[in-house]
Order: sequence, then C-alpha cells, then structure tokens
Amino acid sequence: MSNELTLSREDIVRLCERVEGAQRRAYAIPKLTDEYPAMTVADGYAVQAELRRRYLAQGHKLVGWKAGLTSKAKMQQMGVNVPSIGFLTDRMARPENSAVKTSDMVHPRVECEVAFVTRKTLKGPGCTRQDVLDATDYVLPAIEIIDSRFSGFKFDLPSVIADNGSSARYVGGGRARYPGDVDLRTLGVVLEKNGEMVAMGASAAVLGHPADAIALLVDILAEQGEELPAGSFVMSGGITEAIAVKPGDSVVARFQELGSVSVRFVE
Ligand code: OOG
Ligand code: MG
Repeated sequence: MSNELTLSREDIVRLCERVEGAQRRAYAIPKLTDEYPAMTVADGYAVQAELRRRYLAQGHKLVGWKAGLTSKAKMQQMGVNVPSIGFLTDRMARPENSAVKTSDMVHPRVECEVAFVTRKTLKGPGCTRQDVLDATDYVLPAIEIIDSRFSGFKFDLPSVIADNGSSARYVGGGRARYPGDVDLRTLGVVLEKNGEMVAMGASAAVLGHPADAIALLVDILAEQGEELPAGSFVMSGGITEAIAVKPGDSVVARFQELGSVSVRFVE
C-alpha cells in the first residue's frame, strides 16, 4: 500500500467532521474506507491532524500521545498488524478509581499499558529505546479506555488512525518509578474485571520493550514534521487484548513493580 496523500483538503475536512460528530455524540459510523477505498495511512493522519487542530481550537489541551496496536494480542484482536499513534487531551483524562460514564461512548474497552512521562524533547527520525529512556522522567501504569467509532469495532489502519486510534479516556495511577529502577521488559500485569482475572501479560509483549513503542511513536511524529515535547504523557500500547466493559463493571490492572490502577463504569 502506498503512503501518499490521496484525499483532497475538502475530503479531509468532510471525514474529520464525520469522525468528530461520532466522537462527540457517541454513535457508530461505517469505516471510512467503505467510501474511500484508496485511503492511505497518510490520509488517516491528515484527518487525525485536522481533528487535533479542531479540538485544540475549541480549548482542549494536548497532554500527550498514545501508541496503539503495538502487541501481538492487540494486532490479532483487531486484524491490523501495523502500530499507529493518536493524540491525548486533558478532556480524556479521568482520575484513578473514578466512575467513568459509558453513555457518552459507543462500545468502550479497557487496556492495560505502561505510560511514560518525559522530561526532554524527543525528536525523530531514528529515535531509539535509549533516547526514550534518557528522556523519561518516570513511568507509571495506566488503563486506557478505547472506543472505536466504527460499527462493530471493525476497522482498517487508515480508518482507525483517522479516528485518533480509538482514543476515548485514560487513567494513570499506581506507583510512578524512575525508568532505571525497574526492568521495563519484564513487568507482569494482571487485568481483573469484577474481581476475576480476564487477561494477563508482560510488558515485553509491547514490541519487545515498551520504550521501543515510544521510539516508534516519535518517528511517526517526525514523519508529520512534529516532535514530542518535554512533559508529555505517552502510552505505549495495550499489553493484552482489550476487554469490553459496561455500566456496573469495575476494573483493576495490577502491575508488578508499578502498583495498580482501577476504574469503574456507570451508565
Ligand atoms: C486501536 C487502538 C489500539 C492499543 O493500545 O493497542 C490501542 C483499537 O484497537 O481500537 O490503543
Ligand atoms: Mg491503547
């Protein structure tokens, strides 16, 4: 698949409005490639950039970024085998252990991820694991709540990128650690829903090392002429498959070394 921009400016704005409407009013839409089968990854990022521009113009603050589809479990679950990135704003953040509303989402799912907070600018291309570790202030455990705006949670890479990587909400918590104080490759995690274990894994599932996912994210940003500023909150991608949630559910992600993060869901 080529990665040229094929969409006109008009099409980009039109698709962005379609995605924004679905995000705001929480309804499912057909994946964008049904109407634009020639859409490329570059087109997807153009729609995502327009979405970001609009949210920031409306006063949302950019907090950081997320890498997605970075583990085999996630790739297999979604049928997409290339990682992607999306942006995170202040409006998506929720406090640890809070009640997250599901009525303003389409079909939410939870993921457990290692999050990084940076203290230096990171710039691609050629960003390495070591660059990421050197620029990291601390790492912490996070639960991401994803919500594809596409019917049946089914999409392809250009569509999911345009929908900002299904970003919906995120919760950071647990115990923050300096990256040099833990072995980020071997952290185990257990995901529980309503007291039962529903998934488990280890951080190496994320591209061998979660810092590699951040390096990849920095390189994807560089392709768009952007860098990752100091002070960014960055999620490295779900370690296990994502788990569907509904009102009444409570979820805990228990991480080795990093403590646990929890969240509950209400109507
Ligand atoms: C795309 C977002 C994937 C992750 O951590 O892999 C993601 C999706 O599966 O809807 O956030
Ligand atoms: Mg995720």
